[in-house]
Order: sequence, then C-alpha cells, then structure tokens
Amino acid sequence: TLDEYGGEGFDLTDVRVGFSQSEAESNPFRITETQSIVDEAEERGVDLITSNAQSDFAQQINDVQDLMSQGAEVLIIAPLNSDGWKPVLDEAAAEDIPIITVDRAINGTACEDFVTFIGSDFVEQGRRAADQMIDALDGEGEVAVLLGAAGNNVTTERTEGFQERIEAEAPGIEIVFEQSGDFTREGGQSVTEQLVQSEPDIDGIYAQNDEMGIGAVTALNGAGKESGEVSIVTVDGTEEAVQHIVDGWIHGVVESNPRFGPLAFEAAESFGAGEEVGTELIITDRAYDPSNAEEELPHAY
Ligand code: GYE
Repeated sequence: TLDEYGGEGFDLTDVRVGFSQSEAESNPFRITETQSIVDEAEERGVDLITSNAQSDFAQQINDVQDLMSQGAEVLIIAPLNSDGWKPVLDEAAAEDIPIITVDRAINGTACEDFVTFIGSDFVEQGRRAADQMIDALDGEGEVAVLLGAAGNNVTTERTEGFQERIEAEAPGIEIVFEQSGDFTREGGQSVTEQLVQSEPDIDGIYAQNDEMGIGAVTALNGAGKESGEVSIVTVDGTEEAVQHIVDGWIHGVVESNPRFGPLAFEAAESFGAGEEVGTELIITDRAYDPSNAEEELPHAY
C-alpha cells in the first residue's frame, strides 16, 4: 500500500506515467506488450511516455532516468535484466515514484523497491512445455533446450519447471544439449545449426520462446529435416508459431500472455487510491497444440 511504500495519493488521470520497454519490437511479444500499455493508457486518458532500450541494459537504466526527468510520476518497467537496478530504485525511492514491473522481475523487495510484479508463472510454463514434449515423444527420447537470455528470472524459471517435470514424469527423456539463443530468432537458428552437427538424431527441442523456435525450424529445414521429424515445443503464442503447429513444424506452444495494460493500470490506480495491491499479479496463459491450434489461432498475437 501507499502507506507502506511512501508518497502521496494520486488520481491516475492527473499524473504522467512512464513505460520502459526492454527489447526491440521485432518480437511480437514486445509489440503486443507495448501496444497493450499504450491502448490502456489511451482508453483511460492517461498521459503516457515510452522508451525502448533495444536489448541494451545500460540504455534501459538511462531510459528510465530520462522518463523520471521528463516528469513520470509512476513507472511501468519491462526489465531486460533482473539485477542492476539500484540507481533507478534509489532515485525512484527518493522521489516516491511507484514502480510496477511487467513480464520480467526485478530482484528486490516488493512494497519497498517496487510496488508489484505482473507476469506469468514461468515455472508453470516450463512444466506445461514439458507435458507437451512428453506427449510428443511418448515419454522417450533425447531433447535439446534453447535457453533464453541470461540474467533474468524468465530463463531460469522456464528451465526449472521443464527439468522438474521431465525428471518426475518421464525418466525416458534425457536433456542432452543446452545453449542460449538469447530469445532471438537468429540465436535460435544458429544454436540449432550447431545442434544438428553435434546431435544429428535429436528427437525434441524445447525453445524457451517462439522466436528461437522459429529460428530452429529454419535451421532444421536447412539441414534437410522434414516437419515433425524433430518435436519442437516453444513458449509465447505468436501467430507465426501457432501457424507452425497447424503446418506440422511445431508440436506445442505455451502462451506467455503479454497483455499487461489493463492489469498494470488497474494496479496503479488502486495504489494511488491507497488501496492494497498484491505484490505479485499472475496473468493467465493459454496453450496451443495440434488438437486446438487451428481454432485457437485467432487468440495468437
Ligand atoms: O517470452 C520472450 C521475450 O520476458 C516473458 O521475453 C518475456 C520473454 C518472452 O524475449 O519472447
């Protein structure tokens, strides 16, 4: 609450809100996330200023400081990294600026360093991806993991949930390869090119986001593999990835829902009114597989 965090109450329509995006908007997750924030601000008549750090963490720290110097009194941050926020947290605390983090978490104490974290249950996403993999491989086979970027909770939690579920439910599945594709399409492609050299008979690939999974499809195609020969499961729920399920190249996609606008502004509004805001707000994620991909395609982004 406002009392615990410090500062004065406010009406959202009287303050300027700053939104800091982390990654370039070539990834539909980022496009949809930013759009959701922009749309909700417009709908509520809130004065919003935005920035995009293009995957450069030093830039993002600068961006948020800039947002504050441009008069942002509430901050919504999609953090690139989970650590390294001290300069921003100190400055925001000195000026009683509430911070809401979306999609990735900032390491720190809720209600002290920031108001709340709004995002998915990433451990659960990993478990759900594992279920899809177990289904695709009938519980037997060798699997590669294309890890997301290092330095954030999403990558570690998606890894943790996947490993946990495979170990508990599918002793016949072995993880034989793990490398980061940095959450990018090019990264996923080049890591998969190495993978098919070192593990030509790989049975499954768990790509920790759709962009890397789509890169993996390009690499497998280039290596002469047929659709379905390697079972791919990914996370996000972009249109292109779900279309790949329909086409047979991807087996399953666990959604990571980026539509944080309504939740974020509702949290900011409640906080400004002195009401209690939960320290973690978990958004609902869908899942796509061969049984529903075609009819659910309109929900993909
Ligand atoms: O899954 C991925 C992006 O932090 C939840 O970051 C987000 C992830 C998302 O690069 O596509």
